[in-house]
Amino acid sequence: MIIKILTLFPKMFEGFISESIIKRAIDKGVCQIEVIDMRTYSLDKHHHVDDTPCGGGAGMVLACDVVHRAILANAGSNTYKILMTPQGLPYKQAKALELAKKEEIMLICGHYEGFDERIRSFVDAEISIGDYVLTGGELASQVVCDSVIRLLDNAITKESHEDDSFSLGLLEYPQYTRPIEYEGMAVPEVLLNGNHRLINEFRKKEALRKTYLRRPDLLADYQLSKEEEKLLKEVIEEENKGL
Ligand code: 6GU
Repeated sequence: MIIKILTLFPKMFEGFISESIIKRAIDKGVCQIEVIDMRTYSLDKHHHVDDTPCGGGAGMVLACDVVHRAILANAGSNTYKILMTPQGLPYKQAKALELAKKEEIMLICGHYEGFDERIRSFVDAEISIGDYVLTGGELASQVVCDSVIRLLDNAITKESHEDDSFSLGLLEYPQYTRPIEYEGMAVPEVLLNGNHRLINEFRKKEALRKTYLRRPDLLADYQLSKEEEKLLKEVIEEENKGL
């Protein structure tokens, strides 16, 4: 996959592409990340990329001609172009899975107070990573990149993301490693016996418990199997008893 990032602050991506799983994915040829400085597409002598808002008001607005030239010079007919903005659709794992199937995506990062509204007509999608305001789309684009790259073949083992919270619709079950006892807290007995039927049941039940307690909104959208229905009933009874 090719990921092109349009930004006014290319140095913000240096750390991101040079560490851990992202670096390894690039080195292995799983993906290619191209960070493109939008400022080079300003025709202005001083390389201005923004201007004051028409109609007045505070702050600066990213100009449409600069962004449009940068898009035209770097996107092909197959490039899925995404504007990173707090006004976009809330980003979810389902969108990450959709993007991971594409050959080439482009993430366009704004900065300052906003984009000229007409920029919206040049893109295929708008994404927000949550209900809070960042100073620019750079960190948000890294969130999207990271979540997509780890889904690509050979980035990590398939099993590592097939168990993910959200991709299965439930939060992940609790995990433990040695020591078996730490500061008076013991690893649940069932995980130490090697009975895989009981271990799987424990994990399913605790995933349901965590989701029930923390994210009932996810549970409302989840199709429970007969076994899960029974386990959730037990969870609800236990929680109501304060167990
Ligand atoms: Cl994509 N951009 C900015 N500036 N703020 C955000 C965002 C994006 N998503 C959430 N907040």
